[in-house]
Amino acid sequence: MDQVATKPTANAADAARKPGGDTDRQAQEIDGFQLVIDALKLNGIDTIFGLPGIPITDLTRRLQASGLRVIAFRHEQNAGYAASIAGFMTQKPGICLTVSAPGFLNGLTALANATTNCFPMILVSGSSEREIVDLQQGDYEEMDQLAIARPHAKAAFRVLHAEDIGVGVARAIRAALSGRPGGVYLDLPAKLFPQTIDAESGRNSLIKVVDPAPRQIPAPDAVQRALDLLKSAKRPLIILGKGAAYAQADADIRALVERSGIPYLPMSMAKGLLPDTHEQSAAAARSYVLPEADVVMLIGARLNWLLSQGKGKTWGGASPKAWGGQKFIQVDISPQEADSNVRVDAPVVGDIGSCVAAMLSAMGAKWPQPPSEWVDAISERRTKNVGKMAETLAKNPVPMNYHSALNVVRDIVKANPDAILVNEGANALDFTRSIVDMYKPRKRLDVGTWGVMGVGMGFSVAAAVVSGDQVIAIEGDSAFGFSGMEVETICRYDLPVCVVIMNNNGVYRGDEVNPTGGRDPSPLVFVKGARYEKLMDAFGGVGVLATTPAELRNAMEEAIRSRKPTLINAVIDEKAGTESGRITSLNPTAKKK
Ligand code: FYN
Ligand code: ADP
Ligand code: MG
Repeated sequence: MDQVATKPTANAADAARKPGGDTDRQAQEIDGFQLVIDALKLNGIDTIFGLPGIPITDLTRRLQASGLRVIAFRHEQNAGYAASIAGFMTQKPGICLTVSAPGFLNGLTALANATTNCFPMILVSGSSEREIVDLQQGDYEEMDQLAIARPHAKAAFRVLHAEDIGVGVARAIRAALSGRPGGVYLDLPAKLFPQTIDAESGRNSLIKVVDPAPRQIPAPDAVQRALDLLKSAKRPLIILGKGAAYAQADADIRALVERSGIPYLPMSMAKGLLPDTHEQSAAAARSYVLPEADVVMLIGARLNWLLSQGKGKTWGGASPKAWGGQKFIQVDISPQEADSNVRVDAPVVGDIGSCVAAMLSAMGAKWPQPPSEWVDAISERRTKNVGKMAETLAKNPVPMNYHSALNVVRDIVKANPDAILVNEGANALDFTRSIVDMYKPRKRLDVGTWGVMGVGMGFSVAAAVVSGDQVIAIEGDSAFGFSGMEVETICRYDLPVCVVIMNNNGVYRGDEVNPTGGRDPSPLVFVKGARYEKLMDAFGGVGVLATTPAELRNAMEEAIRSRKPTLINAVIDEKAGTESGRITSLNPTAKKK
């Protein structure tokens, strides 16, 4: 048993409060601050993303003093996004530490995003005095944070007594990591931190979580059912999602795809799980394979909006909600995921590592390869699309456009396959996804399930801190604005982050005008010719204005060579871009007169 629960004694608490009191006794006591720190350390947490202030300033300070890496941000939302992506990259819960009420709410967006994306994260927020908050008597930063967090988190806990800190931290870690990972809220009221208890019983109250993400072995009959269905397919397809990337079962996933010979489609954050240049990749034939496939095996991907809910025209259905006739196999850790949109004929419930290993062993060494008509038809489409893309990329228009700029990024990523690519925007996102090939797992971090804008600098900071690798952030000029102030954070910690802003002066594009002819600009455009690179200059990083692919290439190469914080303002045609990128259909518009 790892835990011994004790109540604080009144004497101990008194002695701790008394100035010049019994120093021996004080030495034998431990306070809430230290217990929180020790509980985190005991569980292998080594990095905290946050923003200090009342009531967690001293906690932040002491975390650093006790050897944890504390990365302090300029806005809690960015610290939250950083924590969440650190969780995705490491399979350890990313910790975001904030102040109460407004700081908590700023972090909450990131917590909700983590839950939606199945990223393990713990938002730890200080909170105001319970008695006053609950009677709504008007405390400093009064808010019932626990209640507000609950619907946005996988779990939410509050710790009131120092001797419960060990349990609180352990429960938060288990909730974040076990089963389907997600966001967890941990509420730590201001009064908890200075509470003292006997040091030895305090230490005994801490819990080192054993096996926080237990393997979940799939049932053998479920595995067999899935393989039988896969074997019966004439036009099978595998879809890899970010759950597959998270699972860190890279070699087995690759072996499964290669041994089966089945074409696969990577979801955006699964790009690079196998190199995008792999001959079985059907990414460049997406709109062909989805409606044509007869059996589809989803591995860590949900049939949500990104896959048109598994039905409708994308899947060859006769009308927007009609089933296209595909049979689905779904490999997922959540037993509730199957049938969420269309019938899943073969759910395989378990962790992806165990599921894929079980499939490989049940497949045996010899597995019938998919019909060559199917494989050849895909390869023909792919060759055609890749060829068309190559033609577009070879053009060198003046001014530069998305394609000519991203052609440079494509080369740089190819030459630096360990670099982590962070990507957000609308057109800046969609074009980068299809133009820039990824070569290694978990190297592409983007807007995820919500299509959220604002993750850019938070993700970049965390990616650099966690991996030590070069980070390249490809940002729409609008997307960058949500977290732009964190370039100061990038400079402060001297991180190898190269931000490239695809600057077309606006949201989607930059040429819209105010239809009334009034002085205000259109709500979709920004200051023309904005000099974003000066923002980086202001904090001691390298700022570069690039108006040609050659200038962009030089600046990116130099950024990677020097590993200096760099921001490249890549000026592109303000007429480049379409409204909402490739998801225009989701954006209702008024009928044109
Ligand atoms: C892909 N394609 C390629 C290649 N890779 N062509 C040539 N070479 C390569 N390497 C082709 C692919 O076959 C598609 O063409 C097209 O490029 C786009 O591919 P993609 O991106 O895979 O497909 P699509 O249809 O855009 O994917 C749907 C989606 C995706 C919903 C999964 O759009 C997505 O992840 N969107 C996220 C959007 C978002 O969150 N935006 C932020 C909000 S912006 P065809 O086969 O001809 O179709 C707020 O406004
Ligand atoms: P994408 O957006 O790439 O399609 P999603 O986030 O929609 O991916 O889906 C990820 C899925 O992966 C979720 O349904 C989640 O339950 C599942 N998942 C996450 N981690 C694991 C794991 N280790 N093992 C099995 N399934 C997992
Ligand atoms: Mg723009």
